Amino acid sequence: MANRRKFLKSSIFSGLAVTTAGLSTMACEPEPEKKAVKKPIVISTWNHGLEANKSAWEVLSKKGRAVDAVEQGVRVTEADPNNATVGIGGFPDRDGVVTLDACIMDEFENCGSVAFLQNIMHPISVARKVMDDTPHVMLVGEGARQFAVEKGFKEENLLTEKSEKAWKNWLKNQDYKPKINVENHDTIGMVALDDMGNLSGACTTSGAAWKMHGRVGDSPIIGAGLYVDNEIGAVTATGLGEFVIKICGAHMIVELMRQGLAPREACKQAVERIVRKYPDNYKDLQVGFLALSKNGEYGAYAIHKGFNFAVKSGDEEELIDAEFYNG
Ligand code: SD4
Repeated sequence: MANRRKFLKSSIFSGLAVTTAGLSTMACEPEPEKKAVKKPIVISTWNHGLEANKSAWEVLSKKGRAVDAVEQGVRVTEADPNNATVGIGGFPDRDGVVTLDACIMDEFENCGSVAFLQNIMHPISVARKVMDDTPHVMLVGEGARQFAVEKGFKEENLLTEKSEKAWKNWLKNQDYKPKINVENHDTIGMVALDDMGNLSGACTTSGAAWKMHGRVGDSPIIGAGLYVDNEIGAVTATGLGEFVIKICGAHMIVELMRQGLAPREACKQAVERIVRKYPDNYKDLQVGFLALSKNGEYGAYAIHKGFNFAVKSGDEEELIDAEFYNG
């Protein structure tokens, strides 16, 4: 009934502007029902996303910008010393050095990123400063640290007693095999749609535990760990970054959504691309994607069981288990 009423209304209005021939064509092809936009809404990776979303919601519920919401949201996880792969307390590389990667993207598709950053607890806010205050997209290592200090960020030791102990334990065997959902399960990627209908995203991590010194993953790479196109959607990734980079994961998913795929379906196709291209690897690695569309629809997909994500909107606050391929 609702469909029919909408169809009649649109025919009458459009009919005023078209020829008789045009009107008769339209009368056979009712316009598809447009879904209401669900906003504001914020979604983020893993169970720590619940707390991070709460902080993002403080901005979104006051009609703030999505870019401010995602920055504020992921800072909660960066400041949590119990989280083993983001900010302080993140597991170090094989030399015992904590190195951080992060990026942020706003509704104008401006972006900022830092990689291999040391001794600064909030890489996401340094990435924001790169975006807002420099002509560049990405700063790395010592240059990124110097920039952060110039901008007033405090330097501190990010290796906690707990993460140092874990590293010393790892040194006994020095075995590098990123385990599915065990070592690599804490990066936070967050995407949000604000009250104005604008999309933004943020992603921050200390990367794969016991990585080679100097290794950078997907999380600070625009188009891999994060991508936002304010006409289409926002996507973030988690898991073993090398395989996200290899398929330009987040960008691919936004482009699939541009072609009309729903967020979950687009994430699924990206996962299937990894599986198809890397048949010898995918069984031992986890990758999960999370996508939000311009109308507030969201979806996720992972290679293996165990990836979950947190959702917060006006009527929803929950943790959802993503569907997975597994093979
Ligand atoms: C990386 N993608 O550095 C990150 C790690 C991660 O959940 O996402 N862990 O490869």
